Amino acid sequence: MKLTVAALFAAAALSVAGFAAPNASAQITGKVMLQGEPPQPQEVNMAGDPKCAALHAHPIMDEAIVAGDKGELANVVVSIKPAEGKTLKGEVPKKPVVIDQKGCQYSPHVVAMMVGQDLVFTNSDTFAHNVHSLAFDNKQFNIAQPFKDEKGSDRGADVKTPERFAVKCDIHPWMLVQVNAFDHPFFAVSNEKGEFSIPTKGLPDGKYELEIWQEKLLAETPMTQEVEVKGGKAKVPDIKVPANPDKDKKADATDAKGDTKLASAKTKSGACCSVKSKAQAIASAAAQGK
Ligand SMILES: [Cu+2]
Repeated sequence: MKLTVAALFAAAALSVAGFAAPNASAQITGKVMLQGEPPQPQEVNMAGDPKCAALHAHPIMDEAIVAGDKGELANVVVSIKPAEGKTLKGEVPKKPVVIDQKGCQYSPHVVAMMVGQDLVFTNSDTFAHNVHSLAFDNKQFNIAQPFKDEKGSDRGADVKTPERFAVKCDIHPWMLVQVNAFDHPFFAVSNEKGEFSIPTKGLPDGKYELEIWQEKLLAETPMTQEVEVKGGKAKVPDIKVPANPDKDKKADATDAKGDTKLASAKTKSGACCSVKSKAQAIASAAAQGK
């Protein structure tokens, strides 16, 4: 039998596709968009510590809502919500979650981790910060980092229970980072383009509910959206987060496609596995200096 050039190309294409297919790279991908005008961000007042203010030539804006020109929403935590009474099994990510303290700000401002995953705090500033977790369900940690610390301090072992909690600096009250800890590895935080990519290694195919959390707009009532995972992959239609959720909640919590709902619109009781959402209460308590 003579192989034609076309057949050879087809065979080559198949083998390349074969290499590209492994489930290790499979993901649930999507984009989070803000719907409506967000509130004007407030300027962070660093006057309380001239060392901090001196590190910034331009005003620093509050990061509670970070949206692009077209509404691309960053810092949104998208995770698989285990079905009631079920748990999801998955490996603890080997890569640590690193939070830097730089210019008297935490970077990044929102992180997601699996319980037991390394959570490292570094200090890029040459002066003191204090890393104080405001967890309820986990043991709180409170460590001082008086000097520049590139290696960092690991607090991952302290996070043993799924929980959303804030970490603040006791020296600089505006410094706040949101930590979202899950008991599975199927989560992601949206980037500045609003994009997220949830790894699916170890996740059986099937229908799931995604939980969508944003620290200000969806703190108490995360949104949910259904997703079907096939071959370890899924492309989620754009997730639309209302800029004014209270107003939208009063009307109807369903979007044009009818598949995005505010979780509060569902009256599920005794949900077993949803991560608690206390960050807003904690953040406001921290802002009041409690
Ligand atoms: Cu500080």
